[in-house]
Amino acid sequence: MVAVGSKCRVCKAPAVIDLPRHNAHFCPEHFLELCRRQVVKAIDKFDMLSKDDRILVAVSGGKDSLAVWDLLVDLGYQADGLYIGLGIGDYSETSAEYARAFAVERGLHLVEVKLREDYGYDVPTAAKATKRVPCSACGISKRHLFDKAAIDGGYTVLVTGHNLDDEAAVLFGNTLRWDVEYLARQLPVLPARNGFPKKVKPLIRLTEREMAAWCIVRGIDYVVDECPMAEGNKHLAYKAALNAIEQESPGSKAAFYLNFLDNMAPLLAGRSAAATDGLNACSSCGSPTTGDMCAFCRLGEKASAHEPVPVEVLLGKRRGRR
Ligand code: Q46
Ligand code: ZN
Ligand code: ZN
Repeated sequence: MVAVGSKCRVCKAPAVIDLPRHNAHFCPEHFLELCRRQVVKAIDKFDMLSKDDRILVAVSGGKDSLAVWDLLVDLGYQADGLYIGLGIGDYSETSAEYARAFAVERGLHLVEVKLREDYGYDVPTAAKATKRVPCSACGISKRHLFDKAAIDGGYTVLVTGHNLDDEAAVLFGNTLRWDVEYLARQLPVLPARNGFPKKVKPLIRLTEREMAAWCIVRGIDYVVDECPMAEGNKHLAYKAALNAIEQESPGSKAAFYLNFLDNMAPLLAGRSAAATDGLNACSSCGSPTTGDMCAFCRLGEKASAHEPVPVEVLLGKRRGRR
């Protein structure tokens, strides 16, 4: 991670990580301090959280969500975790174990929702039953269950572990299409409104690599494998493109996203306001929706009526189609 003999910018002790975009190396202690500072800066600038908030952190068992949970608790916030069992074969089993172990070791509370047990379907089956790409079926389920768990549990804010790489990749995709509606909504804070909880992303100033380093230095075990259904996800290609640019020109990724927030997002304010106005209550679950029944209930209806599809079968079919 760092050249032999490199010294920490702050204390001159041996460095463990180099951060080209900061043009500096850091020892473990000062690296952690930098991460905390970046999170505090994001929280303060966008008025994300207060110490009175009851926070629910959506955790997947991966590095980003466990790191953000750890960071918030470390900074003195009251935060519980939420794990959603998506039923993606061994990947889901393993990631649940990491999320549970993290909570148990630190005496934190983890709320668990299991798609198959609680709603009668899983993501591979939903993908097959609705002919959606898995990430689309997964996204509809996760978004709904995050909102529901936050509202039902009386939490004031829902936190997700989206980092700078994630947000820059989404911005890249939205910009390639000049999708103004999505660009207008791509904010690190969405206020509570019309039955949706407030949602915030405190890791927007930190990269994937930095979050992996945070976990290593803090002794956090996380699921390293990617979700097997991520294959073909366009965001991976956008991330690779941005990483190639970052390699040539350190700091470009942060400038691309953070300057968008400073300079472009204010110009787009108002373009997305209509999106959550005039919503109805879903005829099945009561959640806010534009139609009669929400996307989650429509998906659940089809998926729960379908015979279970194991992830290997779905992946085999998708690969075979290419
Ligand atoms: S879990 Fe779900 Fe991700 Fe897997 S199916 Fe796609 S969206 S890749 S964060
Ligand atoms: Zn140091
Ligand atoms: Zn519904």
